[in-house]
Amino acid sequence: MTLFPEDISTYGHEIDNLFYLILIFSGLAFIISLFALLYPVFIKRAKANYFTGDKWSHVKWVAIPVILLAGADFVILYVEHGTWKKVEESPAKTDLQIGITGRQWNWIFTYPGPDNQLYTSDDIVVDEMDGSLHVPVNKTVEINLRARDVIHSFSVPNLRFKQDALPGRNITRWIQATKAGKFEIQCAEICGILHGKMRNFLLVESESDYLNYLKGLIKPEKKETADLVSVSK
Ligand SMILES: [Cu+2]
Repeated sequence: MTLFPEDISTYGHEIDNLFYLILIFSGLAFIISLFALLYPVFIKRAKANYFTGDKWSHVKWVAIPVILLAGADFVILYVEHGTWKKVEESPAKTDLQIGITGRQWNWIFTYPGPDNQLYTSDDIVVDEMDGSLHVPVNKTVEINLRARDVIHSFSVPNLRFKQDALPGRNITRWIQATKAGKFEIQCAEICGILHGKMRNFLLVESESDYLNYLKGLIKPEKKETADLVSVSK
C-alpha cells in the first residue's frame, strides 16, 4: 500500500522515504506530547500547580524535548542532504532541454527547434489551456522554468516534482520519467481567479513518438530542416 500517486521518476522513492521518516518523528512527538499533557489531567487527576521553572525537575520538561527534537532534525537533515543534492543540481549530462513558462492560466511549453537550442528563433512553442507537455521516456530532461506574470508552481505529483516559477528568474531543474503514459500537471501556487483551471498533462512517450510529435508542430517553412531534430544534444 502506498499513500502517494504512482511514482514514475528516478528520485521519487527517496522523496517518499523522506516523507515517511518525517512522519515517524513528528508522529512520535505528537503522541508523546499529547500523553504528557493528558496523563496528569485524566489519569492522575493532578491539581494545577504553579511552577517557577528554576529547578532541574521543571527545566527538564523543556530541555529534554528540545534535545530530542533537535536530534531528530539532524537525522532528517543528514538523510535528506543527498536527495536534495541530486534533485536540485543538474546532472552532468541531459538528453534534451524544455522551457516551461507559467502564465495566467496555463503552462507554456517551449521545445528547441531544429537547431536543438532553447530560446532561439526556431523554438516550438505550445501555449494553450489543456495543452500537454511531451517528453520521451527514460531520458533526462532539463527544465528551464520561468513565469510571465505572477508566481506559479510547476507540480507533477507522479514525478514527485514541484518547483515555484518566479517572474524574472530562470530556474533549472531536471526530470526523468521512467514510464510511458498520461499524467497530471498542476499549478501548486494560487495565481489568480482561474488558478483552479491551470491544469495540463504530461505525456511520456517513446523517443520516436516524441520526435514525430515535434515534427508535427514545426511550421511548413521549417520542415526541410526537421530531420535534424534529435533527442541527444
Ligand atoms: Cu499558476
